[in-house]
Amino acid sequence: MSITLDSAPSTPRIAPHTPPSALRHDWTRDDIATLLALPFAELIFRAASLHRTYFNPNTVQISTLLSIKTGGCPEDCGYCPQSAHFDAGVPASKLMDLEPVLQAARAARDAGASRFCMGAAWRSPKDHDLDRVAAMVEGVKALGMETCVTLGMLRPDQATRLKSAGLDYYNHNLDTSPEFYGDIITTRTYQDRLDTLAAVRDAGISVCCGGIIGMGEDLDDRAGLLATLASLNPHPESVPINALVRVAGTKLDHAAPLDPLDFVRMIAAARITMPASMVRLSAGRESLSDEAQALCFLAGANSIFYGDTLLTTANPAIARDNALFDKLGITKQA
Ligand code: SAM
Ligand code: DTB
Ligand code: SF4
Repeated sequence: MSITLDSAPSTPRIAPHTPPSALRHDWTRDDIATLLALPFAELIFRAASLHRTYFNPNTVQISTLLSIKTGGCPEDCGYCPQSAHFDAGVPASKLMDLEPVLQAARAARDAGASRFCMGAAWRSPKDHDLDRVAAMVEGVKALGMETCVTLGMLRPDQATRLKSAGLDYYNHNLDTSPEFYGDIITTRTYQDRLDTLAAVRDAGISVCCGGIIGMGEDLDDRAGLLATLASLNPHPESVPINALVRVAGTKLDHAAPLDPLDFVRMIAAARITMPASMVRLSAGRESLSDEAQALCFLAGANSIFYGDTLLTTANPAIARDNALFDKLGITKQA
C-alpha cells in the first residue's frame, strides 16, 4: 500500500479563510498557566492538533541572522552579551558596510534560508544609520529574500521609512511578563516596547515578537508573557521563543539551567494561544538534543534560525540541522 504525504507548503492552511474572531485575544494568564501545567501528553496533543489545522506540520521556515552592528549597547538587558553594562568579551563594532551584508545574505539564500534578519545593538537607530539599514533592506529584497531587522526602539516615522524600503518583519521582543521585566531590564520600559510594536504594526510591517525563558521567571511569568503577546490584535505574525543562552560576564550567567521539557511546554502554549502565527524555536537550540528539538517541532514550532551563529553566540551547524530535518522528514519552506 502506498502512503501519500500531504506536501502543501507551510503557509497557513486555513488562516486566510478564517474569520479573525476564530483567533482569541482574551487569553487570561490563568488560562495559560493552566495550559502550561497540563499533563505533557495532553498539552502536546492539543498543540499538535492546532498546528496541523493551520499549517503543514512537516515544513519549517528558516531564517538566517546577521549582526550588522555588534556590542557596546547602552541598554542593560541582563541576558545580553552585547550590553556595555557587562564585560562578556564582545567588542563593540561599527555598522557594517552594505556589500559584506549582501554577501552574507547571498550565502544564506544559497544555503536555503528564505528570510534574512539583521540585528543591531542599539537602544534605537539614529536617522542617518536608518538610511544605511534601509539600503540593506532594499539590497536583500533584491536578492529575492524576505527581510527582517531588529534595531531597538522605533518612532512611527522610522517604521514608515523601513516600510518604504520594503521591510517585511520587525523583531522586537517583550522578553518576559510585565511583572518580571524590571528584574531583567531597567533602561527601557515594557510600555516603550509596546509603543515600538504599535509603530511597527501601524506602518504595515509584520511583527516578530516573543521572549526568553530560563531567566529565573516562574510559570506565572511565562503565562504573563504569552497572555500579553496573545492580547495583541492581530497576533504577532512570528513569535520567537528563546531559551536563555547563559553568557559569562552577563547578569544572568548563573541562572539555573532550563529543563528542555519546559521549553517544549512554552512552544506548545505559544502554538495554542496564537495558532495561526509562526512559532520560532530560537536561541538555545545549540544545547538541545535532537529529541528535544523533535518535541518542539511536534509541539508546533515551525521556524528556526539557521546558520552557525545567532548574533554573537553559537547555533547548530547547518549540517547538523540538515541531518535533523532528514531524520524527521521535515522540508524547508520555500
Ligand atoms: N537591540 C535590539 C533589541 O534589543 O531590540 C535588537 C537585538 S537583541 C539582541 C534581540 C533579542 O535577542 C532580545 O530581545 C532577546 O530577546 C534576544 N536575546 C539576546 N541575548 C540573548 C541570550 N543571551 N539568550 C537568549 N536570547 C537572547
Ligand atoms: C530573537 O528573538 N532571537 C534572536 C533574534 N530574535 C534577533 C537573537 C538571539 C540572540 C542570542 C544571543 C546572541 O547570539 O547574541
Ligand atoms: Fe542592547 Fe538589544 Fe542587547 Fe538589550 S538585547 S543590550 S537592547 S543589543
